[in-house]
Amino acid sequence: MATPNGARDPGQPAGKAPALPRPLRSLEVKFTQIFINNEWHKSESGKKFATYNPTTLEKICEVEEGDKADVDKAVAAAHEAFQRGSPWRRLDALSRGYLLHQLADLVERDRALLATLETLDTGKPFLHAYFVDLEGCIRTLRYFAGWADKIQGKTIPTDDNVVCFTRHEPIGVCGAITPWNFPLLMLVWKLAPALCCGNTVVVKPAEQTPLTALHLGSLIKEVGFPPGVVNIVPGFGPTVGAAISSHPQITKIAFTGSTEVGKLVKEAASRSNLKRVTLELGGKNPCIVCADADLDLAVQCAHQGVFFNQGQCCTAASRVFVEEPVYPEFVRRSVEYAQKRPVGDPFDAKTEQGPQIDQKQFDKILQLIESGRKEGAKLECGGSAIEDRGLFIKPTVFSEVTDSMRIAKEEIFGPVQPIMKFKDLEEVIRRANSLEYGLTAAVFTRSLDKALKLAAALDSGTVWINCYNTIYAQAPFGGFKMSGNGRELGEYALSEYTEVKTVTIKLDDKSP
Ligand code: NAD
Ligand code: NW8
Repeated sequence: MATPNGARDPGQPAGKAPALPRPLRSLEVKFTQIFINNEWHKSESGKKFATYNPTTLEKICEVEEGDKADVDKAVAAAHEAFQRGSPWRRLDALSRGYLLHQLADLVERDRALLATLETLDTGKPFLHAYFVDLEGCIRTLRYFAGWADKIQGKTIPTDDNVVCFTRHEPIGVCGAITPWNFPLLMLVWKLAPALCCGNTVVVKPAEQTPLTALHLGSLIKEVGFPPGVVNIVPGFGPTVGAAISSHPQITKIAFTGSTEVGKLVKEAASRSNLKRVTLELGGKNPCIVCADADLDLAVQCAHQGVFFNQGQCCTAASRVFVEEPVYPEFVRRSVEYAQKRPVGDPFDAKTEQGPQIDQKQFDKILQLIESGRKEGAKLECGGSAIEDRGLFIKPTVFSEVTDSMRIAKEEIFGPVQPIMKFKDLEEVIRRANSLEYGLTAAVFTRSLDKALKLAAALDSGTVWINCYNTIYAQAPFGGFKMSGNGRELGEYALSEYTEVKTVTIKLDDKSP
């Protein structure tokens, strides 16, 4: 197994580079229908929608377009599968974990296929899909597989003749609404903890990128999850997404996407049945580079931090604060990196950056670049589309950026690096914390004191010190403030997918 965080695979002899994985050529997309009760269905409306390859702008295929009626069918199936006495409810915890391990086995078997599908649908480099997205999926599945038979309540001392204990029970039918930037990974972050706790699930993949979720549906069936445990309804936000968020029989919803839609989801959840909500929303994540930092490391991490995944990451390092003495050198080296970043065909092994996801995002990014120019930031490199190549944007670096500029306040979700200057620690803490976002922050310094001081002072769900995007299945991930509610991954995720029941037993007073 390859490792995303730099560790060497113990199964791989040292010093010998393994052959690179290859995409599948002439891939035929097999799964394009609505997945309910382990069966493939046409949409009730008879409608379909197209999914496009952002690299070529060609249609990949059509997918059945779900709507409220299809969501109702999927929820009915998930509800039925959750009934007391159903095969899923009767399954013992170890077997539930084993099913998740077997699902991970099939994801490993189909790893190249899934990475190929992800690259076709998103435009991300195939090797990134293979080594980041798929690696993350497999690790997340195996991590939660291990938890399945370790979810336990407590015995609580109360009174002499009373036994009081808690049971951690599944919540019921869980909704999952996912974005287009990490289509399969963001789904697995929701699916794995939901299933490990014994819930059933209704999924809506992003309309731009439904294909890997549907392939996962086929693997769910192949593994032998009981019918109705996982149901997948491709379609659009205002129809399928709204039907899920407002459904009276869904008891929990997990959403990753924009802050605007996150608000709609929480509102619909409140108005319908007060279903529980976890939200992973955007970020405008500060990356603080102190003058005492390892500058090579800081430049490289800040570069990958903002440009990774075409800049389309909720974790993007989209506000780089650099201490005054090293500012010019940092900018110089960052520009060098950006100019060397290989942009092109995502199936080419040398490519680090593919196209943006669609025209809407592409236009929004170019507008924000324009605003940066107009508001007086210094454009160091890039700043435009790559001519005659559809949705590709040149890696762009702005220096002399100030906090009031739009590029310093708004999520860009594109390959644009705004670099600011700071003079002292208190100042940079205040500026870093000044926005309503709080997803991640990064700090580059050799001083343990500064690192720990900043780790405590920064208002964000994650603080990376001398590293970036270092995500582990066993560590919780989520946002402070308007970057979200709740946590995914880690033990903390389990509490999002379980209800706690208190059982209190009064014993017979008369017995000795
Ligand atoms: P979005 O929030 O609209 O989409 C995310 C998911 O929500 C998709 O599945 C979408 O179909 C669904 N959705 C849309 N409207 C809905 C509704 N009314 N009810 C329920 N679900 C609904 O995101 P987008 O339009 O694809 O991107 C817009 C911006 O969001 C981006 O520019 C970026 O800033 C941000 N974004 C953030 C993330 C993230 O990882 N946090 C991911 C994608 C986009
Ligand atoms: C789940 C995910 C990971 C993992 C490794 C390396 C680079 C970037 C990301 C990443 C389990 C184990 C490892 C990354 C993934 C998602 C987002 C941003 C960065 N994840 N990784 Cl939103």
